[in-house]
Amino acid sequence: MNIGIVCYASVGGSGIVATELGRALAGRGHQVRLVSSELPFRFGDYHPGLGFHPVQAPLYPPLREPQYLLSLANKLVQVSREFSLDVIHAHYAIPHAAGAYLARQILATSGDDRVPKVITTLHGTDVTLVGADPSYSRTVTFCIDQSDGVTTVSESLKAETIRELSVGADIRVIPNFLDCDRYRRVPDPELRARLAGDDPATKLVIHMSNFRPVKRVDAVVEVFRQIHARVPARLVFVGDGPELAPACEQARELGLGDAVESLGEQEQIVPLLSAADLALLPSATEGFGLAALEAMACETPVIASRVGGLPEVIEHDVSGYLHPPEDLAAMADSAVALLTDEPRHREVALAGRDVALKKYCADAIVPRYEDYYREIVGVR
Ligand code: GMT
Repeated sequence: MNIGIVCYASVGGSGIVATELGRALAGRGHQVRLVSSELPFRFGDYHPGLGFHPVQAPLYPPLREPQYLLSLANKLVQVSREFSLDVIHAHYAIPHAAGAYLARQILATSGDDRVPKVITTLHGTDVTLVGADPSYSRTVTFCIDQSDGVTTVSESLKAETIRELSVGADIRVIPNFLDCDRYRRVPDPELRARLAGDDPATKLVIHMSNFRPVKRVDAVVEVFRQIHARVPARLVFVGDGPELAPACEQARELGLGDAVESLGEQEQIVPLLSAADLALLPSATEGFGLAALEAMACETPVIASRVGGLPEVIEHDVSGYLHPPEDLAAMADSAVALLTDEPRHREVALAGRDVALKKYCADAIVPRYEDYYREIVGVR
């Protein structure tokens, strides 16, 4: 099949999933064209069957801002014609579902004999925060409804899409996935010593995100403060975004400056997750919580908010811990209980790995996207 995948290139779950899907589909013999504003994070080396096509949005007076949506639709028309696309798969509705919809309309009304089907995958904030904003909600709902196929990354996001946006389209749930061979615990004692120090009693806590308000990084610092008061511990931040500097400032004000290290965006996250004893994800909402799954695959137990798709990934008190987002004391208590009980820590770590292996490996999920493409293309 010839598949065009549209996604955001910057660090973020939807771009990671879309790029990994593109690589996996190309590996399974499909012709895949990735369309994005720049080379996606994690695109990696040359992959037979996988090509990248940048969207350029030049700025000329009197334009006040780059017209990304128009250029995207334009690029999708070109790529569809050149590679005879069967499917345009838009990841993150805003504005990718609109770009795909426009491209399909242009091709259909131009009399092209091949008009690709449009599939939109909703990831989270494209429904919960941005999509539900009254400034966007009507166009977002329209474009989702106009897609030939719609998927969400969790049951919870499917319910929220119907509730928040009154989407009428039939929605298929296809959860996120990872390459379970690559995502596994690979201990690196040197890295561990560099991050946690020489004292083996010091525990290493990690928070990995795009540092947006929805991640509640202030809550990460507060939970860490409570952990640090009871257990020798250090915290590493992986990623960057508007909340990073305030969080580092908060840590300094709490006298935790020396215990908190910010690593910025990192491409190789497996060694970092493997070095950690615990991951914190006290988000306000998560469509799925890919960061939690990545940690679990690396045998790093996760303490998270009981919100969105996270309860579908983490079973409380079995493969991690879930608490109401505002109950930071409960998160800290679970963290301390786990960090001071080695056998229990091992049990939860292995249960997390087991969840990844049983439910979320690429080998199990990618064929579900292939089947869905066939189903949608077949009903032409
Ligand atoms: O987490 C983010 O803010 C990034 C965002 C994105 O679109 O890149 O992530 C969303 O998609 C991920 C991949 O499906 C999900 O795992 C995240 O839960 C979801 N984030 C939110 O809903 C906040």
